[in-house]
Amino acid sequence: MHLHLRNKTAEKKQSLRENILSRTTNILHLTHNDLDAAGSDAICRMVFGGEIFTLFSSVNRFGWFVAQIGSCNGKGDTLIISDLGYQNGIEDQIRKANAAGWRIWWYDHHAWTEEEMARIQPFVLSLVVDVSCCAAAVVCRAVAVGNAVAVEVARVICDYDLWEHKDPRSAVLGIVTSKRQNLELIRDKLAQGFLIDDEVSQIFAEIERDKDVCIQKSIRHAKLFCGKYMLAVMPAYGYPSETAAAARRELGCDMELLVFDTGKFSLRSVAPVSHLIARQFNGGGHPHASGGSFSYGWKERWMLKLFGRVACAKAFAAAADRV
Ligand SMILES: [Mn+2]
Repeated sequence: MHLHLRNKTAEKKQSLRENILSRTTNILHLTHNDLDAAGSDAICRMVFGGEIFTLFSSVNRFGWFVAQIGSCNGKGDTLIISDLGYQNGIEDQIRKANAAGWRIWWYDHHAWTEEEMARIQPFVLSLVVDVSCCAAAVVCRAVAVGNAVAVEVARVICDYDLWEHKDPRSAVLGIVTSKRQNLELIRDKLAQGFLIDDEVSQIFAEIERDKDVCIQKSIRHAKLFCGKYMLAVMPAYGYPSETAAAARRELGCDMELLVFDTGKFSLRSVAPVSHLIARQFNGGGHPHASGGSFSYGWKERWMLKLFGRVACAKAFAAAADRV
């Protein structure tokens, strides 16, 4: 099993390096894997053309991706990084990539300290960080000044990213790109200036339908614990925030525990105690929304998968009573 996984990672690494080495473009774009990233990439494509080489990365994989790129000869080609923030030690990878001949431009909207910026600056041609807007807007201002379509794309993405929700299109795009398999599709549409069309509306409607089914399935399996709080314990089938909100409306609870079959859980609470309880179960977070995990074995996993039964619920309810 482990060997198999290792082989898979090794294969992935090999094919990524091969793809970088055999690139037919001199622009590589390394970005995050959400709507903001799709928008940043769409704007790059409006300006540099559709042939640029894009890599969508999770926050966790970022360092690995930069290391892979840095192990290939850059030959003076451009590496654009967007919508990914500073991470401890990333300057080592950036330095190596720069030494390997990559000319690096970095556009971001996460919070950086002066010190972090100073660690990166020696190895990049440009580092632009602006926390007041989405990454797509930072990219737009840097590479697509005066491009009206790019400005519109960036504006709609800011609406989503900054939780303003003044434009109904932004939530649709946000929800559709929350599924990884739709990222390239939305990116391509944005690059052509189509924000929402029939195909996107249809994908959105499908996701909404699936979400409702999952929420109702969770609520059907809810167990209520009436102690200090009115706690609803439910198996989770995705969409933890939305399920908690629906349970609060339909069951009248004030604390919702959503547990996945891996033992990982999301916790929502009206009282500002969520993080305090999660801390007792390998987790933490915010006062009203947190997460953690129970150590489930195969038996607990299968009880949840097959019957929607959540193990550790009693111990959790007891812990909630004590905070
Ligand atoms: Mn972003």
